[in-house]
Amino acid sequence: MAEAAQSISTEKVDFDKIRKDFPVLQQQVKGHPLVYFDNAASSQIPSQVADRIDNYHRNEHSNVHRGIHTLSQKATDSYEATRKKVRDFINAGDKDEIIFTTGTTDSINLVANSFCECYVEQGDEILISEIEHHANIVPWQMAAEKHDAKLRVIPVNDDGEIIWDEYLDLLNENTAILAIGHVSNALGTVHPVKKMIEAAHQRHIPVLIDGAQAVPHSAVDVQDLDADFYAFSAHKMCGPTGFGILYGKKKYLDEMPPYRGGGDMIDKVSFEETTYNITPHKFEAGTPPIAAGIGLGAAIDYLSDIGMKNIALYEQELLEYATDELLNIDGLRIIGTAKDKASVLSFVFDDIHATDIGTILDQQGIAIRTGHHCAQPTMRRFDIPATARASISFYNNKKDIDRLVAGIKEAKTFFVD
Ligand code: C6P
Repeated sequence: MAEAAQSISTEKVDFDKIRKDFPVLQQQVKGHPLVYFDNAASSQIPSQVADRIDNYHRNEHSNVHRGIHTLSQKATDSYEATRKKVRDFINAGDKDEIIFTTGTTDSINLVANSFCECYVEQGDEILISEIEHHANIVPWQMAAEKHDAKLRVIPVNDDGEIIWDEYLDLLNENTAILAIGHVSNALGTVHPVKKMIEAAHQRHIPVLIDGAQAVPHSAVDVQDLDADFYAFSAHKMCGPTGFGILYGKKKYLDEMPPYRGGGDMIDKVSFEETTYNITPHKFEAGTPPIAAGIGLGAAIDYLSDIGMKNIALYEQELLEYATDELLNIDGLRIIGTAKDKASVLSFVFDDIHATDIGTILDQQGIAIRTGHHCAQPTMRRFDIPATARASISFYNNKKDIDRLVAGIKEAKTFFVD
């Protein structure tokens, strides 16, 4: 991520002007201008994306694929255009390596079911890290149970970074797949995924990357990473909910069985035998969320116009500013201090519960998230029940951070001083 930020300048991008694209940010909450720092849960949608979805609903709505009439062909063209936009956005080799899903969770479940069906045997090992989101833990646990395989866990150090030697020690001839987050949603750690993939591939181990928190904040190139699978969600990257992507190398996708049965995923159906459609359609059963797919296409256009490298650089600036400011607050401890971090700030106080901080901030119109962030093992690793988490996006600014800091100080005064 830091790498993406190096060679580019934010000077040519007017982030104050960009903020005006987000009508939701212009509102008052509890009598204060809204400050939105819950971007890791779901980012906001710019007018350009909302308008595109609205236009589809008003003027283009029809079911996709196999429609002979004009409206259906138009809807199909708009929907399928997103596949090419995603291919270009993450630099996949072929648009047929882009599978439409309902989100990161669905993408990982697809691989945990379908990949494991043909590549995991009794006694095999599935490797994940200690700081995964539940979406990159539970599907593998379920698969391990089904195939009598073992789940192995790479530990992290006190900064929330992979312990490299332990990682290498865990790779062995029984490792069937490594499934690792690109960026931790709870700590902000950017895992060295390129290096990790290289080490796994030297031992012929395929790798799935959970990119839910990376794609919205950096330029991701799946071919450069050499990822075998890469999963992410539209709603964390200025797109709508209910839509996501699984990138997969064709050599695996062609071998993997379908995940769900129904319309669209078939070639021929009879009561005696059914044959399946080709990749990627064999994984896309039923009528898809068409408007959401078209919305993701618009979100990609929007982000590409700003430039992911510009976004990465600007967010790093805000992260550094926010980190320094938060560390000036007496008693505040940041959880997640990796050298390479994305724009997530998780913090705790010994004497104030995270929920109480979130409640006081909400009274001031400041939205953060509190709790375990669907990463209970991460909380256990750091021996805490929960954190308060402010996650930054490119439409935030230093004034937002100043409001956050003032709000936290007020919470502290209320509960402690
Ligand atoms: N994290 C957060 O507040 P879905 O729900 O399928 O779009 O994404 C799941 C998911 C998977 N991996 C990572 C790293 C994630 O951060 C998330 C979603 C949200 O952090 C909701 S818990």
